Amino acid sequence: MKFGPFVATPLRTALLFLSAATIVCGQQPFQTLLVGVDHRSVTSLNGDWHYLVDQAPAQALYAANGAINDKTYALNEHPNIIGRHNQEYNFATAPTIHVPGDWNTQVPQLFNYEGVLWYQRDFHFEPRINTRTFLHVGAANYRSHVWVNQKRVCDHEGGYTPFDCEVTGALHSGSNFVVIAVDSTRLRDGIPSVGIDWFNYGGLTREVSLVTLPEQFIDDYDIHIAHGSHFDPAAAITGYIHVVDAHADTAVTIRIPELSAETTVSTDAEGMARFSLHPASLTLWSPDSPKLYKVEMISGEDHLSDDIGFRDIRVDETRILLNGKAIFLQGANMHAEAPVRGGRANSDEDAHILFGWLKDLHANFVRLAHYPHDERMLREADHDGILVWSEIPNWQEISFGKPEVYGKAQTLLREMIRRDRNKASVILWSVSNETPNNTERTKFLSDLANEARHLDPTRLITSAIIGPRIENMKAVNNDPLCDALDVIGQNEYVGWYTLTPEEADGIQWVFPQKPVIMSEFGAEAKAGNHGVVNQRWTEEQQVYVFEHQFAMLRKIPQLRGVAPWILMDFRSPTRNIPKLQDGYNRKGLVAEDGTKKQAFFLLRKAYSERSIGKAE
Ligand code: GCB
Repeated sequence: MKFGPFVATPLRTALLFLSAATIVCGQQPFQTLLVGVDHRSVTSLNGDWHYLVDQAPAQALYAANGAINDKTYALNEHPNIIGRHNQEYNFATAPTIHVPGDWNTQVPQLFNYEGVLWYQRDFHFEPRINTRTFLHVGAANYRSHVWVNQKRVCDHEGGYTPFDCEVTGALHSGSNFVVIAVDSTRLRDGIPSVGIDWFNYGGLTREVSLVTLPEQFIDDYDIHIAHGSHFDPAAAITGYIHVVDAHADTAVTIRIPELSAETTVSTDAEGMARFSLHPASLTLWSPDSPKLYKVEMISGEDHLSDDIGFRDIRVDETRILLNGKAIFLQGANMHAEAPVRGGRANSDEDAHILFGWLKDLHANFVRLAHYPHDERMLREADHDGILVWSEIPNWQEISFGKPEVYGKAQTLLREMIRRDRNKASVILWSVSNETPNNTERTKFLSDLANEARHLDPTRLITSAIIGPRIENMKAVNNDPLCDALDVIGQNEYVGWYTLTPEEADGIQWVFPQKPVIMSEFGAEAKAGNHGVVNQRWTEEQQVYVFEHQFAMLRKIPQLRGVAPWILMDFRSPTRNIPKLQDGYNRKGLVAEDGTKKQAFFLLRKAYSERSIGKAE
């Protein structure tokens, strides 16, 4: 069987037979197989799952040598009440937890738990001939090991990207069960590493489903307007559809009914069908007109449709051009933190509230920090016309010197790009945030940036660079990583961590000749805490810091975007000033309960007047 680009299938199959020790030590081969799962009809496995805690050193999951134990809770046996002693766990009588959801905000005793939680649920299944079935996990933080009817079907590392495990051979007619062990323990050689400024919510944080497909099925596609050397409004719609296990010359039809556009092409020996469509007239996607077209894909028994927008994004010297027109990005950063109810943001309602605030701000841009968010956020952005910066969690200190860590970063990058490359809203792939400037890291991230560009030459590559030391009121970004970027993201906290708010006015920024997005700036304020402008943690000071930031930002000629830190206050265990922080990073424009701070209204006015920066 052949999977879409980047999937080493023989490796993947062989992996199932490899020793458990290899599995626990090595990065898994790429496992995000199915693109557009949210547009397929699936059997949801959301709902109540039984759970058991496997406290450190997690003896049910890890053998003494670190290998994964397939013979403990994964077997889902029940204790003998009469007869010989067998084991001492029982999912059947264990409490339940809701999936999707982090465990921290569902079970008070697990609020600060970082470790292994075992999940189990029964489900009914009737196999259909000539089909294949996959277990799809939207995201599980951080490492996952999955068994169906006692058979290990996959392992995955990475807390914010989806994966699919083939379960065809493990299922039978009638009652089946799935066991998933999720380990949220942070790893020094993980991505992110151990020190993070956000809450490490654990568990099956996004949806879980079973996807049954014909034997030959579409696993991957890339549909966009042709990206030539210049923007051409009449460019073809082009790309590929990949069909798993297709013989050469298998027919694939792609159809956009609203444009009366249709073509049938053939797969090559690898299952790739490349196509071009030349619609007579096409409304391009933009924030002012976020037009999406229903695109249908058909190959044999498999039918899939997606809602796709078409637009062109590129840079021209220091300008960012959307559909050939210079654009200024005004938006905000966002963590995947659920408003009001708290915990990991993963529902339609979360997306509506968060994007509703962005619309209210007159924003046209969001930076989804610091990891890929739930797919429905990107759907919402596509629908609302909000341009997106999407990032993998290479946050600050990463083990850049280790080849296996580069392998992990590559996998996360591929998973992110593969899931979201058909979303018109995404214009920027970011490879990192605030990493130390040294040779090892520059090589690692430049290679990754080049890989991102190779995987997706239609988008812009960026990274958020840490604020430089400011000397004689000069801030010079001379980070060599910028050479590998199309757009420079610059983080800085003048007026909060560095200097005074007023000093921002006099700072002169020097950048390489590329477009710049001020990707983080701001100050903390506790909603409802009032005082004078030099009183920290007041709403007044937060506003004051932003006002002086605006004065500074307006003087940067190549500034093409701003994303204040951050839309909403978010949980961070490192923020421990009682009464002011209480475990929250308070740089939000909105408090976690939805209360808008004064800074929200300041930003809203500035954005509605488009007064912070210029498109050219
Ligand atoms: C940063 C980081 C971000 C933090 C923020 C802060 O520079 O990129 O993850 O949360 O500063 O509030 O300190």
